[in-house]
Amino acid sequence: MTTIARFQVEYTRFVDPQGEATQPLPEFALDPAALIPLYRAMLLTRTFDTKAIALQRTGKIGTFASALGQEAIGVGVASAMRAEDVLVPSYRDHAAQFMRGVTMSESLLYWGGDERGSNFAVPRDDFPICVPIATQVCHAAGAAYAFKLRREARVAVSFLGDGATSKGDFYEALNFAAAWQAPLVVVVNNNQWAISVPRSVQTVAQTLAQKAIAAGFEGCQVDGNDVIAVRHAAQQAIEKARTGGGPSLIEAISYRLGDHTTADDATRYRDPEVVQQQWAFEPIVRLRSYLLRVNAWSQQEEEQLVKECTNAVNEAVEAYLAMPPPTTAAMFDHLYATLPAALQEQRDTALHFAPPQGGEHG
Ligand SMILES: Cc1ncc(C[n+]2csc(CCOP(=O)(O)OP(=O)(O)O)c2C)c(N)n1
Ligand SMILES: [Mg+2]
Repeated sequence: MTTIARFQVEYTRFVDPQGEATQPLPEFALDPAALIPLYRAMLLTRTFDTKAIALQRTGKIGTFASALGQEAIGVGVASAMRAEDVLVPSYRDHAAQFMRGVTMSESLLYWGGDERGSNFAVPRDDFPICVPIATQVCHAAGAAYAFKLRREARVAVSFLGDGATSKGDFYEALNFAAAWQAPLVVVVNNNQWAISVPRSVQTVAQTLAQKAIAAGFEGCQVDGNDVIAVRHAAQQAIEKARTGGGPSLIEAISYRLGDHTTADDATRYRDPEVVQQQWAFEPIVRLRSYLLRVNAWSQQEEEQLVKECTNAVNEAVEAYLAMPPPTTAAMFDHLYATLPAALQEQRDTALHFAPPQGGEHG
């Protein structure tokens, strides 16, 4: 018997949970000041998450999917993208979306059930949130292939969850991107849970990164709670894709510290004590500990930043609440170029019973 192929999956971490560097940092991280915007972006996302959950509880938005504990993944990846690249998100990727220029009030509009929230003023070519699991990876592979055909030096970056790597769409997208050497970067947010199904039950694959190897390209693992490791891996993968090296996959290992969404109660299926232990690894405290260690951060700066984030979130909430509600017809507007007869009838009925415009959110 002869071994004809052998594969490796590498794991990278630069900063440990105590905030100590475990190896020389990559170039972008050598100046601690360059890490402050990443810290700010993570804190802003967490502030937003807390507020969004409160808004759901008071009926001001619908179901919401928090990114609690996974902020480093979106922030690290998006910070390695260029404006002309395209983000193809799942529903837990507002950390990345905010870095791309999506506003918090647009995000609230989306979660409030208003399609105008997907009509981003800034990253015009970024895709809207995708709720069907893994289908967005196919869209991203298609976008990446289009960039290649048009000879544009752009990269499509798609996020998905650990559970989503069990879907056929995911495997098809990977194979397609590899066969065409399309500039696609796939980021798996391995938060250990697919609603109530733990990673260990979801798939018996030793890593999720190795699923890329089956398609013929590189997959790596990073500590998804170490924003430096995430950004470093993303930078390498994005650069490779941009220069014709084809797709890559990054499995970012993190933990879902919150409920799956506001429609979930995770205490019904997981031990709160285990969740509590996971708080020791979360990304914000880790970067803060590092910054404090290298004297690049102070208590005053922390307090100032907390205030700044709170104000920014409050302003976004006010802007969202002040938006006039969408028209009743709007819910029929974006699915079809020509509305099928059955929906036309529903639209007529909806308009017949519609309240006068000018109501409130929620
Ligand atoms: C095609 C499809 N099937 C099922 C669902 C219901 N669903 C919503 S979230 C979810 C679990 C996804 O888990 P994971 O991919 O790990 O992402 P996470 O929510 O943990 O970020 C499922 C099955 C869906 N949205 N789309
Ligand atoms: Mg998951």
